[in-house]
Amino acid sequence: MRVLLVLAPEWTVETPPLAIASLAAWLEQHGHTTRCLDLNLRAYRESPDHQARRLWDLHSQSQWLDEQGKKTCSLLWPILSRGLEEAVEDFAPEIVGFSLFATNLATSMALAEHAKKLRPELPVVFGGPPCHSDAEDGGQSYFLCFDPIDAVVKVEGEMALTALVEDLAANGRLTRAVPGSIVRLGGAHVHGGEGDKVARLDALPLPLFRDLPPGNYLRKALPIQGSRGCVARCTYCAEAGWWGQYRYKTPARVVDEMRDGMERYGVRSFVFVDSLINGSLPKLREMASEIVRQGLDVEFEGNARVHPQMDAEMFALLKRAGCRQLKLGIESGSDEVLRAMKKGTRTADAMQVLRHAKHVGIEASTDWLVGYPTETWRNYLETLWFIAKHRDYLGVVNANPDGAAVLPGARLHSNPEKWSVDDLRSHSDWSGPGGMNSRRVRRLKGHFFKRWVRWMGIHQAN
Ligand code: B12
Ligand code: SF4
Repeated sequence: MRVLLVLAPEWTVETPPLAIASLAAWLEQHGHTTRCLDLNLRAYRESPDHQARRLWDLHSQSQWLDEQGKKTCSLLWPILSRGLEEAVEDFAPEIVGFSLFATNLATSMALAEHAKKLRPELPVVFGGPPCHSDAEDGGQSYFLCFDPIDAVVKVEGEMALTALVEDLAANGRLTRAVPGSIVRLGGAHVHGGEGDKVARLDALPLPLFRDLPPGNYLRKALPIQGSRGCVARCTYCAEAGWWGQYRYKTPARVVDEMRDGMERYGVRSFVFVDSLINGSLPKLREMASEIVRQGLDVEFEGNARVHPQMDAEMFALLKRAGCRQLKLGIESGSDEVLRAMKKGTRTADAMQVLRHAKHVGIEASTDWLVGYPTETWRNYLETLWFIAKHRDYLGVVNANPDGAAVLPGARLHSNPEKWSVDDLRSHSDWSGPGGMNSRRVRRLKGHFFKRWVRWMGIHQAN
């Protein structure tokens, strides 16, 4: 079967998208032909001027959401529609899949509609994080209420998409909801139940960047994934729940993937897209030692949790292996809040990790969550104080200026009473116990937080 995999704007244009590159490799290994179409990059590259390109700045995200997202989509429509038309004409796909993120819903929906206009019989499948929590109650799918979409894949795409493609190949149309999917059949939204996961990540073929040459992106770097899932279960985060049991590739396989990136695509910079690269310290140590042993001239960065057992020696080894930046989820400078979040870490651990990183020259890019449901004003001030005290160690500070969100898939969302969330109307509209941390208060806190970080002279990503 010929499968077209599309990424619509907006997502990062720094590196090629790993999701469609991984799915393409898997499908080709299973005998199908694929084409990856990065309309996100194309729209960025062909945007008329510098002003339009600013839509890809992190602080422009609201331009891609809701009604504003539709306006932005019409602005770029000549580029997007032409890109899709050319691929449909030239590749003649038998099924098309869209890779979704919160920031490309409007553009993906418009392109799905266009695909159906071009070829009404072409099945359209949606996958990616916004689909993971779709119709959790087993009822109507949000996406399938939109006519052009025929199927939704939740969480891991490899098994479910292949099963859908094979059903199509066998029957000439989608006839069943395979595990991990919701399919519209005879007007009903039929659920296939929990999806199958790739049990051994080493079984994944090397990602296929053939149609996504890294040299076309802003940084000549490749995304790489060493693990799926997380060993922690912080109350505000959905990631561990989505991916199920924490799984990792063997360190030898990860290093092979880097070597392949160097040899096949001429890249020596890698961005780990794991939820965290230090879920298993022995595996991380083994990977870093293997890079050093093989003398690979690479640099890499990745998300990490504040791990109390990451000592000076571990940081020195990471630096020798080429680690240039760790994105650390510190979240709060208050131990009370960290306990409420079930982070399993303390502010003292964060201090130690920041010092080790600074000492060896690994940049600490830090994430913060302002206005957690139980955060008091005193806790908030403790966070500001922590930042002031450690400003020399904080390479970058990232925080949502609107404050903490209660996201589908997180424990705060599935059991709000238990975790002190009141009046949950939307992910950004809720309050803490007794009206604490209302939306207005969170915005105030978020706004002042950003100013404070600026006064401290610390770089902010958005
Ligand atoms: C790495 C990462 C980033 C990096 C990307 C680096 C890079 N060079 O690629 C950076 C730092 C840039 C980033 C930024 C942001 N990110 Co981010 N990021 C991630 C992270 C950790 C991994 C994404 C990834 O590449 N995964 C690896 C691939 C293989 O997995 P995948 O994309 O999920 O694809 C699989 C399935 O989803 C599915 N699938 C995907 N597409 C398709 C398509 C079809 C047809 C099918 C069938 C299946 C399918 O199959 C794939 C293989 O199994 C995820 C969290 C996570 N652990 O998943 C958050 C995540 C994607 N980010 C998120 C957010 C919110 C953001 C920001 C908006 C944050 C912010 N406020 O600034 C920005 C937006 C950036 C932008 N410009 O638009 C959210 C998205 C939420 C949502 N509902 O969409 C996530 C899920 C985190 C979270 N817990 O909420 N991010
Ligand atoms: S916030 Fe980070 S450490 Fe906590 S569960 Fe999510 S991915 Fe894991």
